[in-house]
Amino acid sequence: MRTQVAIIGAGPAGLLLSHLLGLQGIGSVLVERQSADHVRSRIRAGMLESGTVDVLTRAGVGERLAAEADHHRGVYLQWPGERHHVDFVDLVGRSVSVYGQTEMTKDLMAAREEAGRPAFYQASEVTPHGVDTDRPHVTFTDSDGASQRVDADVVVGCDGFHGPSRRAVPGQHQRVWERTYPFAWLGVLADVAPSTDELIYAWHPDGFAMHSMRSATVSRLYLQVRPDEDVADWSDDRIWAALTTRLGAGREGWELGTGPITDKSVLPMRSFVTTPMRHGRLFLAGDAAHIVPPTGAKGLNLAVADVSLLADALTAWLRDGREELADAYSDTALRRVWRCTHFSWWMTNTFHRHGDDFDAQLQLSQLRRVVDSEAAATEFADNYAGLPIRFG
Ligand code: FAS
Ligand code: PHB
Repeated sequence: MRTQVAIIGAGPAGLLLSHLLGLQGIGSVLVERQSADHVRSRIRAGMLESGTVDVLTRAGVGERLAAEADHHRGVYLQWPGERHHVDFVDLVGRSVSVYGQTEMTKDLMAAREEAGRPAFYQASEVTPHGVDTDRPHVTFTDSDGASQRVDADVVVGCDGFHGPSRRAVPGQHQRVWERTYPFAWLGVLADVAPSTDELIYAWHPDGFAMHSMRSATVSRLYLQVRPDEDVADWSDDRIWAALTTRLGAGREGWELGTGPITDKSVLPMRSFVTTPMRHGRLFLAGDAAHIVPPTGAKGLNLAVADVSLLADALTAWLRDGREELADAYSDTALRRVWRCTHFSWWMTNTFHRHGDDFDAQLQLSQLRRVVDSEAAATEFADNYAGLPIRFG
């Protein structure tokens, strides 16, 4: 078959890119390794920047988000004995929204089905070819075991950290930066009403903890564990005890509500950037090009920013014959990727217990600076609430 844009991966990046291109009359085909139900059921990110909400709303897939998302003015930063609210709306005039990536994926999948845009789920042996030529194509085996080939004008890798697209860029043209952290997150989903109105980021001598949420009856919480932690070693009681200690230390008399844990998993922590994000007629977007530790709530938002830029660039090129935005895509996207990579690294290093007590004093001094100085709080709020998709 033939299309204008062959997209590998139907996570948030691939689904949103396909939708944005469709709105501009650009045809695409999605090729996804997992089943639609598997993609729909993933539990991952939860915090949307205001820019992300704007992109989804303008694209006509923000109706349920507007009705169901939890709009937050800011977050709480805390350490033993102190909990401080940082108000993004007062500081930078922007809020953030808690709306599970799972829900956003469902909205995008429903929009694709309604528009009838082709997608192949449960595809295997997915391979990009000819990305150095002007006739790239993707081959794969479909869910019925039949060999398929999609000829396209361009191929976009939205296949996440483990996908094949990044490896289609010849080594001599690619540079990779990677940092792994000496800790991981244990993430839990629990059927219990959140014990806070807005997110709590907690520094604690035992390790980092965070209280997020998914709805008025579902809480999403995280706690710092060892990088090689086995989730089987963490009973529900042990999880609630650690969260109660770490989150409860911030405010005298505050209590953490507990309830049935419905999902628990250990999430690795890494920073990863590959450049360039374009090679010939192959473009990379989202986790296929970069990974940030989730402390700064940037992973999903970066994927949205990449495909928002890329949809404009491919529309200008494939529909209007102007290639300059496509030529500039990698540099433009990476400007924002590195800013978010730094912010996520800073949040991760500031909140997680590692190093010695001297390091701990430096971390606490940094946190006190953010809550005591309007200039420092404004810089924090500007980064967390989300920078413009095109900035600088
Ligand atoms: P994704 O990884 O979501 O999607 C890639 C898609 O490509 C997948 O559907 C995959 O099945 C498919 N694919 C892979 N190989 C393929 C192949 N060979 N052929 C075809 N398809 C293939 N971010 C936050 O901000 N906060 C969080 O709390 C958070 N938690 C996370 C927890 C986990 C376990 C993970 C892995 C990530 C988490 N993230 C979090 C980051 C996450 O939200 C990503 O930033 C977001 O999913 C990026 O979307 P995509 O770029 O579409 O990549
Ligand atoms: C979430 O709600 O899943 C979430 C929120 C903020 C983060 C990471 C995850 O930094």
